[in-house]
Amino acid sequence: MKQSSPHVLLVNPWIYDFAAFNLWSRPLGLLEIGGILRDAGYKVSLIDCVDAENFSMTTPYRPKLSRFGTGKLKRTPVEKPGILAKIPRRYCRYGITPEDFQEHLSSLPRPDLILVSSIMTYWYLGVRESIELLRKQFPHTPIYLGGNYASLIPGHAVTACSPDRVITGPFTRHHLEDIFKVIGRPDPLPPSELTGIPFWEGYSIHHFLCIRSSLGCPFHCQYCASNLLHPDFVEHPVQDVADEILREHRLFGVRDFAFYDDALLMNAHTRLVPLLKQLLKHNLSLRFHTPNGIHIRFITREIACLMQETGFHSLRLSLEATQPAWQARFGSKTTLKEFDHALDCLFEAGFTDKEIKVYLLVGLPGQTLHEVEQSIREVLKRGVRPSLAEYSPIPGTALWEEACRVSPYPLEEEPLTHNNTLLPCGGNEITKASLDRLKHLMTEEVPSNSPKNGAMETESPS
Ligand code: B12
Ligand code: SF4
Repeated sequence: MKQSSPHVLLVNPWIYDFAAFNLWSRPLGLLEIGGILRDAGYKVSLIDCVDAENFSMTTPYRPKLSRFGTGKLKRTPVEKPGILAKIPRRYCRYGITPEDFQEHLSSLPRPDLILVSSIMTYWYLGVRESIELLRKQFPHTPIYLGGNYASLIPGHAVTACSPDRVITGPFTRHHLEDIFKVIGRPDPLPPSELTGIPFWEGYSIHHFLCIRSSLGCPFHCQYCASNLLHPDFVEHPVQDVADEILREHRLFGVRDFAFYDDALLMNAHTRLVPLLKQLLKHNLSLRFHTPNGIHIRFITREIACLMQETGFHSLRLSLEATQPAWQARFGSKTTLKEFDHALDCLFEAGFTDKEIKVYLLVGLPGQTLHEVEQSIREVLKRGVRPSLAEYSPIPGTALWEEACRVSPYPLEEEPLTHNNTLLPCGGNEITKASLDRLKHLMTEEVPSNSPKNGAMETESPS
């Protein structure tokens, strides 16, 4: 008799933070791995601890949603870890309860392998807790940990979370071969509608899906970890990305797609432009969002018009700062002149100020309050809205050593202190109080028809 396929459990751990919002957030990398394993013939299960709507077992959670599918995460206030005790804000666990998690685990057949993902370095408490509970329930199943936190500080991940293995970097053919060796190689599934797409069937309710057309980024901004996480810039074939979007729309009935690319507009003429032209042929009412910020320099009239026609709604522009010295440290990827040109193209194409937000970075080592204020005014002057993204220091980046030097927090020892809410490198200049004043300035001076920015603490130029 044929043995049943080995079973792999995917786990996206809880977020522990002062603020978190579902801004089209999904553990896309983990779901991509789930898709590869499903196609290889494994039985795959998913527990996304962050998603209480899909994974609560006890009290149902129905978030109030924006019309584009974003919404509040279920949160439970918890005691702050000692190092954060003096921060005058509530600290919460975002997602299902540990009891829900436990119940899921009890209802599952014993997995042959557990893959745990990780995103922000300062979210490791959720990783640790989920691994502890997984270990208790399935003491004989190997637990592998991967993702951004694991890749950026693997030594910390080994010590703090004690998985059986920490795997750094993107998931490759080599990792799949390794899984074949550890838990056996099933017969691959015959091709189906799902072949080649992430493990989206792990969720029963979908309000949006995430997509990426490339991995990595050719720029080298001093604060960013993109090059560490994905050393090569890899562009996916246009036809594959178009098929993925069309299939996912058909299978899951979803209209809203968030691009997770770090460099969506890079080589647009051979990537995004043909992709959008392909999608237009199908005459579907899709909507696209760029929570991750797009490169201002690459916005042309043609691209702006195509984006407008295909249904881009939430555009986030990565300006970051208006001072040339700072821009140079951000890879010289844009200037104010290019920003003006991009806005002209977008407005001419029919975008409104409601659909555009401009990311500005706040709290960089050595940045002054005056510089931030100047950047905010430059953005407001142009009739669009800034969105302040507080700097989170990331180990291994070019700015890391300077960050460690200026920060009063033990960044090297304690990743919880990388949390952007702490403004860990803001010094006496950029503090919560001075930032609140700036936010006030923004609400006072924005055009009255602009939306209120409720997501200032959660959006990001990543
Ligand atoms: C999309 C994105 C966002 C989205 C959604 C985030 C989410 N998913 O919840 C938004 C826009 C909301 C966001 C916000 C922020 N972000 Co962000 N974001 C990203 C981005 C681009 C992708 C993250 C992601 O989910 N990737 C999933 C997919 C795409 O890949 P992956 O997880 O890397 O998976 C691969 C591998 O890691 C591996 N893998 C993954 N899991 C596993 C498991 C196992 C077992 C194995 C073997 C392998 C494996 O295989 C996968 C496939 O190859 C990254 C940069 C990047 N290129 O990764 C930054 C990044 C994670 N963000 C970052 C930052 C700084 C922020 C903000 C703090 C910015 C700000 N100041 O506002 C906020 C915080 C928001 C909050 N409090 O919630 C930093 C991390 C900082 C840190 N200290 O860890 C990053 C690294 C970007 C950077 N600047 O360098 N972000
Ligand atoms: S900040 Fe943006 S442009 Fe700069 S390296 Fe990171 S992903 Fe690329």
